[in-house]
Amino acid sequence: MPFAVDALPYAHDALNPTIDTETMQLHHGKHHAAYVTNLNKALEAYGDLQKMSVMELMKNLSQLPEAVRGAVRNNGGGHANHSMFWQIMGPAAGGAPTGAVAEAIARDFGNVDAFKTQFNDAGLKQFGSGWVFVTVGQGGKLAIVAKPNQDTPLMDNVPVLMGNDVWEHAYYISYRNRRADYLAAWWHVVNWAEVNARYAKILAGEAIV
Ligand code: MN3
Repeated sequence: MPFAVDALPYAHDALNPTIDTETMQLHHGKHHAAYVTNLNKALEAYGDLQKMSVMELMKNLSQLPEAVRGAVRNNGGGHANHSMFWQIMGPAAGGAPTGAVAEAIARDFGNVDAFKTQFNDAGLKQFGSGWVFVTVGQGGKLAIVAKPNQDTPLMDNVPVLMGNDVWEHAYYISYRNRRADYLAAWWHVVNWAEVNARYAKILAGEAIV
């Protein structure tokens, strides 16, 4: 089994009340785990692909055998997206962005409110299941992009700084159908220190999911 779900970097109840304990248990322990199980299953007969990182798999999707391409897109994407998601959240987090990320937000969006509004709008308008991401382009320029299902900017070889999951499984227990309320509240658990650490790695050319 080449791929595995990393342990959460905090307790399942650490993001209360923004994200409730049951949602975290199901989301990390069942949904993310299922993507990893299905990715491993899809690659069972492909020893060479098992040696690749999930990052390399997503970047090279179009080169993969057609028989596994769809399964890797869905489940490799699910693994990459959720691995990023758990890392960029945390307890005692939220507040205003800090460091180089705060400066980049001011430069590329004008101010934090405009950035959050654009991000939340993109997440709200994503029809059905998907994600809203902040990507890093040339010169460290930040951009907001929404993707359906478990698609990721990594498929286009574009680094992901951060992102929010807008599948119903991410919010339905606490927020029911109110995706906008979830998107607005989610900023309370964003770990800006970790987002800054990711930004530094991306600017240094390091490959991260
Ligand atoms: Mn999810």
